[in-house]
Amino acid sequence: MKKIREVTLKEIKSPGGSLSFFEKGKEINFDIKRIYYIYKFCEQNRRGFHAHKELKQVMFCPHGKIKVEFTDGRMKQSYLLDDPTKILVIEKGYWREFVSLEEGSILFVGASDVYDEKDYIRDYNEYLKWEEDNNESAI
Ligand code: T46
Repeated sequence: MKKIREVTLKEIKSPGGSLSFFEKGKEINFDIKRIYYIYKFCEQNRRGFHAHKELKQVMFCPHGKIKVEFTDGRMKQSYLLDDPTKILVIEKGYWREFVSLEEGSILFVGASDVYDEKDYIRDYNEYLKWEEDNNESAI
């Protein structure tokens, strides 16, 4: 999908550990106004089941293994976050579901705006209608 990008970050290794980073104007094209993370994630328990009308996000898994699936109602795309150097940069408008494939996995999200429940579409049929009307995430 054109508007979801998987980027592999550089890993700066040293005897004390590794460091990776991303920046606005390089890997991401928006300011991060909110950070949230999902942890104590029950294995095989699916979450998500929503789309965002405006929110852009950057997602990564600093620990563990998480599968993230997106659709625009026509195409499906699935990504495996299994390394801290892999990030997903996600534009608005995609329905998503995600699942932890390993105990102790963490999903870390940087979002372009503060929390607003009005930005969510949590009903799939409503999403399909919204997507048809907006056609924002055209593949
Ligand atoms: C997303 C995926 C990857 C807040 O009050 N503030 C917040 O910033 C967030 C993110 C959530 N909440 C409340 C709303 C719900 O009552 O926390 C509860 C659980 O949220 P939700 O059911 O949306 O959780 P997920 O894991 O399905 O989705 C979350 C994000 O909401 C969403 O933006 O893309 O993680």
